[in-house]
Amino acid sequence: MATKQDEDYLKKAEAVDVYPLWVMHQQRPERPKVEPVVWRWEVMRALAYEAGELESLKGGGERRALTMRNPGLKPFGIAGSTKTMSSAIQIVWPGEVATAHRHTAAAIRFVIEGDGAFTVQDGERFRMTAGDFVLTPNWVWHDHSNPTDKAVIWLDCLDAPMTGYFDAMFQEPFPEDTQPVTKLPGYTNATIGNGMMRPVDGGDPTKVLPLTYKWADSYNTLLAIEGNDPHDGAIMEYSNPVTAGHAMPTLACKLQRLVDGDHLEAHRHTSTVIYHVAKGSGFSIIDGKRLDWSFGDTFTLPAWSMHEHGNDSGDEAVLFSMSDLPVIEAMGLFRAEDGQRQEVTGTIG
Ligand code: GTQ
Ligand code: FE2
Repeated sequence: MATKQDEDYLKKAEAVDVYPLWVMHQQRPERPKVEPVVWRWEVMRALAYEAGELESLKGGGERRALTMRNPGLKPFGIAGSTKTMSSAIQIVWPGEVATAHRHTAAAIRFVIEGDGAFTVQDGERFRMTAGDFVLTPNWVWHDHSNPTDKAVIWLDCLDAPMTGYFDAMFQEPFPEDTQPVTKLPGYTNATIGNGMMRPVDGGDPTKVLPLTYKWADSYNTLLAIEGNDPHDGAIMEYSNPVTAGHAMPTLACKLQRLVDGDHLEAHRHTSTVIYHVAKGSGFSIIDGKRLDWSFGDTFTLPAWSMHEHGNDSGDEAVLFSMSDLPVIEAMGLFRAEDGQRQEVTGTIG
């Protein structure tokens, strides 16, 4: 029971911006909560194409990117798809240039549609073909161009909410619309032996390279392995060949294959994941709610949500995913727990 003395004390403390922990523990203010949510490809693609025709962006160099905002965070003014990551669908219209800039937020791209557009990253041109996975590390100059006659669309994922949380968001434009191409095609991947050889001095593990991982290589790797994980089917991680660690210091990216008839085991973990359907269709049950997903859909898995994946589509399915696992690990926060098959009590999307 709060006495007059308690109340006076609280007022006195609050007046000097101090809050007693024993009082804070009693009050449970409403907090932003990441929701499991899906952004449907059909909807996102239509919005992207419509954006492609908007005059207001013609020649502007601004990104035609559609950021997916988590409805659980929106009321709190938080822009991310999750608390730690921000994903978007970006379209580069035929003939268009998304002008050069660099920023401290790191980005990855997963190409959904189109072939023959390219991104220039610190002076090297990388062709973007559907299924390719492309890194834009922190502070690398990048511009995107599409000389083809069809739109190219990809999924962006940035660690921007984390960068912003640390007030470490810096960004600058390149003095020209595009940066000069100064490197031969394949240069960056070749400098680390395409991951098959490594520099004898070990390379510089702090320098994150703007590597590209081609779809054919990644997908064939998945076809070569059997289901190797009870929760994830056949799953491989895109690695940084210099450190053998995660692809990016802040983001772990994976590709997994579920075959028809899979209903994998349930678990939960402290890392937050954004999934994107690269091929086929299937389902996930997240905290008792079933989400049926198919090609091009993007969905969130909140931290510590019980989840299980399955595929009853009659064909194989491939999921691309990105998570904040490297940061969770760096903070010593990773934990995981196995669960039982869940009873379905609702749906997502
Ligand atoms: O392609 O440079 O979705 O700077 C958000 C910020 C994409 C990009 C986004 C960006 C970009
Ligand atoms: Fe950018």
